[in-house]
Amino acid sequence: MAKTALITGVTGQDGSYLAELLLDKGYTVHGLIRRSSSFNTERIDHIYQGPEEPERSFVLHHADLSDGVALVNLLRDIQPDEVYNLGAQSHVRVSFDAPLYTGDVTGLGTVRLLEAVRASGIHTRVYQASSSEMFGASPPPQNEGTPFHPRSPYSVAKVYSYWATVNYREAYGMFAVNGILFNHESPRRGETFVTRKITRGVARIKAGLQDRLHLGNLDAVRDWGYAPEYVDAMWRMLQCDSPDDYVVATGEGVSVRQFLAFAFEHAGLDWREHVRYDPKYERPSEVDALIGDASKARELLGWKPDVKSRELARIMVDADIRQLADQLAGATVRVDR
Ligand code: NDP
Ligand code: GDR
Repeated sequence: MAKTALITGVTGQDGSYLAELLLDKGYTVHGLIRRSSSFNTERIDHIYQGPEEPERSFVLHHADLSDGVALVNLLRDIQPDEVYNLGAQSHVRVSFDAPLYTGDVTGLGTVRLLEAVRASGIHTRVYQASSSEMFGASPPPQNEGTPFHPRSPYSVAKVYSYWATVNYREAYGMFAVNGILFNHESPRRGETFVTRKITRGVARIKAGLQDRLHLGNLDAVRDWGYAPEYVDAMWRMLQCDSPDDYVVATGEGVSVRQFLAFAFEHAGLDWREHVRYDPKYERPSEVDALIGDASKARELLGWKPDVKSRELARIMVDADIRQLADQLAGATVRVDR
């Protein structure tokens, strides 16, 4: 029988790819979206199905991770086989400006969801979007046994959610797993995360729309993978016989400076001529190096990434150049009329 899934954070980068993956597998997918005064469904508009569709397999619901009662009602109504908790205030730098809000949504929001599963009395499998940021100051390579040393309000909240997920598994026998995902990017990545900021900047510089790109710490090392491959690992974790926690990563560490070089070179540009330092993008406490060891996921989930950072930079630069060209063509049409 076809399965049903609920995705929180369905409007985000990962939520949109996961929705596509599950729909391809024949799932009925319910997505939680929050009310916004402007459109916030850009990443999923292409899969939206209106009420006129005879059999809708993709359904959106207004709710919020800060509203526990809405979560109980939603779970009771949908009775999903699988719940993917991807919703979060996910920006590390922003979490220093909004630590309480981040704690409420990214930390307590997970417990509200886990409690809602219990309160609604349903039997479901739960995926929690844990993060490599939890390792923070612990040196690489990091795996499932590496101690957490979070360095931001965001990662402190994620550590809380991680242990809450483990605790609901141990205390109530819930099938609840943590995917400890290292950075993963795509053309759908939010524009203020560093990779997308760079590739979008490259496209605009190439088109003559801007000359400078302002960035913070270029020495930070990250293990950047490709988001569509990472949502497949999430799904695999919920298909296992028993619940467990897994690191998902490429195993390759690259500095922000190296990623800059990959992206600018691909467009025939020299990053040194365009990039300027701005201290406002520094964090009060930085995470210097995250490089994951995903041996467990490879062995037990049969998961293996194909795209590494150089290829990722190419994919993202090409997509941003295309997107900008489309926008400019649209703008020209509007001006002509
Ligand atoms: P995004 O920032 O792209 O998406 C976050 C999603 O959460 C959006 O749909 C957003 O809605 C939603 N959201 C924010 N606040 C609330 C709230 N109060 N109630 C309900 N939903 C809310 O993140 P990604 O897709 O990149 O990441 C998905 C998850 O994985 C996040 O939890 C993130 O912290 C975690 N993660 C991400 C990694 C990465 O490299 N991408 C690595 C490791 C973990 P809206 O669109 O309205 O803002
Ligand atoms: P991160 O991603 O903090 O790793 O969290 P981000 O792209 O924001 O930063 C990566 C590194 O780049 C440095 N940096 C800059 N970062 C941003 N955003 N903007 C800049 O101008 C800039 N200049 C340098 C940062 O200091 C940092 O070292 C992401 C998020 O998706 C989290 O939700 C997720 O949990 C982790 O990845 C794994």
